[in-house]
Amino acid sequence: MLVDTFSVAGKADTTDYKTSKFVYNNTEVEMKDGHAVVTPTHKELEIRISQHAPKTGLMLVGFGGSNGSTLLGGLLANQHNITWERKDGVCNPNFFGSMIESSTVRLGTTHAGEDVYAPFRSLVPFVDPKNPDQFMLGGWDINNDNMYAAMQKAAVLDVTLQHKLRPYMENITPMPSVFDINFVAANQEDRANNVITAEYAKEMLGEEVDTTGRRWYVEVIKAQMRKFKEENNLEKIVVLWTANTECFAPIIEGVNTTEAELLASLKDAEKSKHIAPSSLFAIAAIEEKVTFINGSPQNTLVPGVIEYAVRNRSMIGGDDFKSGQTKMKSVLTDFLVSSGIKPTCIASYNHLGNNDGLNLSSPAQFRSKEITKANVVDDIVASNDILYKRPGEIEKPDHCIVIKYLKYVGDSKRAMDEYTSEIFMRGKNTIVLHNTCEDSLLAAPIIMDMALCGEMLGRLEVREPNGEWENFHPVMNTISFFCKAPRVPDQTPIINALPAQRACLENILRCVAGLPIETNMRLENRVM
Ligand code: NAI
Ligand code: DG6
Repeated sequence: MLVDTFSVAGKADTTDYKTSKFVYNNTEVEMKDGHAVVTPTHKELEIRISQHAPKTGLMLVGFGGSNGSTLLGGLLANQHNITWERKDGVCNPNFFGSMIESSTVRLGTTHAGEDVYAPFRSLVPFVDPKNPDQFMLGGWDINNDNMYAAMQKAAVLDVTLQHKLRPYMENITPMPSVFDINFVAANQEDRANNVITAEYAKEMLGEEVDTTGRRWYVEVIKAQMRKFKEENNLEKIVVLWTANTECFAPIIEGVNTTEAELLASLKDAEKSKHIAPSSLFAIAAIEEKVTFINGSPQNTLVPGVIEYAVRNRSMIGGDDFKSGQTKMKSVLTDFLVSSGIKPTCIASYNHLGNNDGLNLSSPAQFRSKEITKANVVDDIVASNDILYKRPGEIEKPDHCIVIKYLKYVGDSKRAMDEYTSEIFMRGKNTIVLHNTCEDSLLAAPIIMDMALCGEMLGRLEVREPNGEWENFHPVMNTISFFCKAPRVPDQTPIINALPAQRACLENILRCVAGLPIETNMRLENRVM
């Protein structure tokens, strides 16, 4: 049974905050001569979130791409309840694929033995994307197509829906952006007709600019963000990179390994060439105290950027949306390894024909994607030395990632995976998957969720009883569920398994709501 809302007996929240006390049960492990001594720990904590969900603008870098235009079209269709016809009938808009909008959490069981569920979004006051007065989109693109033309080119949403969306989208044009062909594939150069120039900078900043280095770009981006916020009466903005995948930026001592190096490099004609456009957006967001999320695989968040964000207590997150093949991998590998089955060979092929695929047909950009797609099994494998430990060596499954550009299939990506595992008594088990799906229809709701979560995490605070309220760490590993290669604070383990990532987010929010964490013990159903 599903209920829309719920209250927790005996718990009263103020109009300002939703607050709960909970006991955080954990364990500390000490290794003594190869033996683990485990000490259970219990900490009383309070957690709270402000009740006010601010009017939020999500600013996408790469707004005019397949993901950006698909999200805008889908969002507007939901906000204005636009229906459209297809040969299989009349379609209503939905947010399927959004964990926040379309998944549920279990509240408990009635006396009659029926499980009761509530929408995930009812756990805490999230910004409501269905409400145009609470959530809107904007952003940058190096291409000057209006958003209707961009949606047409992306060829993802049904044409009948595109026609209905036209009046809402053809007057929206992305803002000019920073472009550096050295970071993306050569085949992207033709798109770049909407870039920030010295003349545009003068217009935005109200004075002549010194175009040495790349600091001036950061200043222009900051001015664009402030203008967007002001013009749309927004209380908060979130910036998210969904532009082309860049190659990895070199990490060079003296250039970008610390905050001080990075800030100095920005003003240096030569050194600043190593600072990617995506990092410039991250720096601008940090300086404006705006949450920044990297949805692509490249190392936007170089060490200097991370240090800058942490010191400024400005939220950052990423990397690379976990949408299809990799999401499945982080479920399937977890299931195999946690069942005591040993994956030994994983071959992942895919082909697609959209602009993302075209950009990834270039080796340096493909390499960024290969890294985020490949790392996803590492921690799952490392969790089980019974399967993988061989004397003197660390064993890993053979694992290959192949991406090919085949124009004909457009956004409808084909992903083929073969998982071979060792089972009982050296038997072999091979699982083959073939998935066909519009890539951007998977990514768009994830982008929205990342923004809604990123905004919400900025309002979340914890404290020990009567202590000072503290925010969550600026490096938002709580949004790992949505990322192929989750960014985590220094010295923190990376969790890739999808069920663990979801449980983490759900349980934190259950604590805020005053619900017990979901242990799945259900002793009431198991003990006489
Ligand atoms: P797309 O190629 O359709 O869109 C990218 C847009 O970025 C283009 O409109 C391009 O003009 C623009 N752009 C390039 N450089 C820019 C810059 N410096 N500033 C502003 N705009 C710039 O690609 P799509 O399919 O929308 O994907 C976007 C990103 O999301 C890619 O990096 C892709 O790898 C990543 N991604 C996509 C997933 C999916 O399922 N669709 C999943 C995971 C990641
Ligand atoms: C081809 O792999 C293009 C990529 O941008 C992916 O479509 C995207 O990263 C989604 O990847 P996955 O592995 O989550 O399906």
